[in-house]
Amino acid sequence: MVDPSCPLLRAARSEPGPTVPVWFMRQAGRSLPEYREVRGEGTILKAISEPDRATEITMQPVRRYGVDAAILFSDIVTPVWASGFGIDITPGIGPVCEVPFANASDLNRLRPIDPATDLWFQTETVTNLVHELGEVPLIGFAGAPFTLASYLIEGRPSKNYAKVKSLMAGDPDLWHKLCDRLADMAIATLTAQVEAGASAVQLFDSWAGALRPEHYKEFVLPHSTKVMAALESYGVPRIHFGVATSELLPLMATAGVEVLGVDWRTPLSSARERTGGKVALQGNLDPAILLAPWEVVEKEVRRVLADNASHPGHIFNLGHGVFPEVNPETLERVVELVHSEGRATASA
Ligand code: 1CP
Repeated sequence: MVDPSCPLLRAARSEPGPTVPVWFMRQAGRSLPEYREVRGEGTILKAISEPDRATEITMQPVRRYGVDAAILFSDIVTPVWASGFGIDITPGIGPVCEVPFANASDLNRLRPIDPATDLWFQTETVTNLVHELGEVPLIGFAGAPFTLASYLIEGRPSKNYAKVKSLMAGDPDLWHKLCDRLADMAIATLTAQVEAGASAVQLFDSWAGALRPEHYKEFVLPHSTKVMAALESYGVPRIHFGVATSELLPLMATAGVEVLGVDWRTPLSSARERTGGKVALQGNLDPAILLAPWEVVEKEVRRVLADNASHPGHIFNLGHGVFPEVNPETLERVVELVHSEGRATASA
């Protein structure tokens, strides 16, 4: 078992630690040449469902960067795919549904999942990883009901979420039934990961920032809260993340979370004010900055750390995922810088 006093778990509990922990969303994958070597042919879901390959891909950034956590190599649509709904991940696009979710009869296509049979490959991957990672914690994850529903209803990545919002506001009864099923899938997925040894979980509600707070509160928060509540008794830190959520942060902080992920639009100091200092924060370097010359990256990393003002509850991360074009050396240097600066402020 991972030491509960490791930097990531301490920061997640908002306790002071020896340094500031750091990991990167999408740290595995296309920015790494060693990933391209083992990725194999076929869709990403195929790689995800092969435990040896998924284990190796998850380990790669841990070895290369010395990050303070691994994140399971999977996708938020994996459980929906495993349920047989008819979704795939199309290269260059993302999740695409053969027949999108449109009415009550589509609920029948979303059968509950049984992790032991439907997600056996995920459990095997987590078990392998916990063994290989030793003292490095593994973060498990799932998609939150709103973000998953957005792919099911739009049928693919969306810019304006028109169909999602119109179904949500136009047929609240169907919306809540759909989200209830998706919440149950997230619960089944996350509890299986934690029972297999994941040390923390992240619930991705990447696109919830498309909503105004009143809609978020009525249509989304109850479902995310249900997911978080089901995990409470496990005692693992619960991280919740979305993009462009400045106005939603106070509500998201009430979902039953220890850590809130913040994108680059909201300064950490402001996020802390908005959440009353009740949760730890994760973030929030703008991922685009990683493509700028090192002097710029260095300045921005220092700025994020300074904005956190030595508060113990800080997990350094990007405001969203690593772009494929990023030079892995830049990420290596970011990890070194965060650790050395974090040590300096921790002992100051
Ligand atoms: O073939 C490929 O390489 C396809 C690219 C790819 C990868 C590497 C996709 C398609 N998914 C993944 C893996 C993945 N997905 C991980 C890997 C673990 C790690 O970070 O190392 C994770 C955490 C996810 C989670 C995920 N999938 C999210 C939440 C995080 C986020 O970025 O906000 C979302 C929204 C998805 C959907 C998805 N899957 C893939 C794409 C291109 C997308 C986004 C499409 C869109 O713009 O809506």
